[in-house]
Amino acid sequence: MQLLCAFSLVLALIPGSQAAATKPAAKAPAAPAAAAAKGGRTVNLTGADDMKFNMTTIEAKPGEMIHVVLKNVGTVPKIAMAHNFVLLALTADPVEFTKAAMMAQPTDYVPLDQKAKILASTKLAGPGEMVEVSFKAPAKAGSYNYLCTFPGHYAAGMKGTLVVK
Ligand SMILES: [Cu+2]
Repeated sequence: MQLLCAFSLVLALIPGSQAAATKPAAKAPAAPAAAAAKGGRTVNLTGADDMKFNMTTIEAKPGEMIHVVLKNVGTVPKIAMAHNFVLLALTADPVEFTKAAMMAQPTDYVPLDQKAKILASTKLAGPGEMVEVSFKAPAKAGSYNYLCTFPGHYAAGMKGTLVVK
């Protein structure tokens, strides 16, 4: 009797499990397409309330497509603590750049008048938020600075280098 009950329970569960299986399957084709559209190798960065990136070096081949995903894993409210990822041109001085960035609050601290110095940038991520950007690594080998331009974060050490080689 117990066996029979178990059997009918399994039968009862089958339509449900099939339906459940259909949903992720329907989503599956969209995911690779989206990834392809964004392009490139995904680099998962995190920024936390200690004002540091989890990675201070990213290696890339010249011209490689890179997809940076930055997650703010902190808890401090966005107004006081948010993070972005800004990759600078080889010739850009990061200290000078952060001075200009400080004045660019309306554009997530990305100074649009400095566009020539910016190779890639994301929006600001508040706690629990994720931001992303895809870009082509420079063709020229070298160490390219990336940083968070939220005021004070670069000085606190929220920076790293994209090493193209
Ligand atoms: Cu930051």
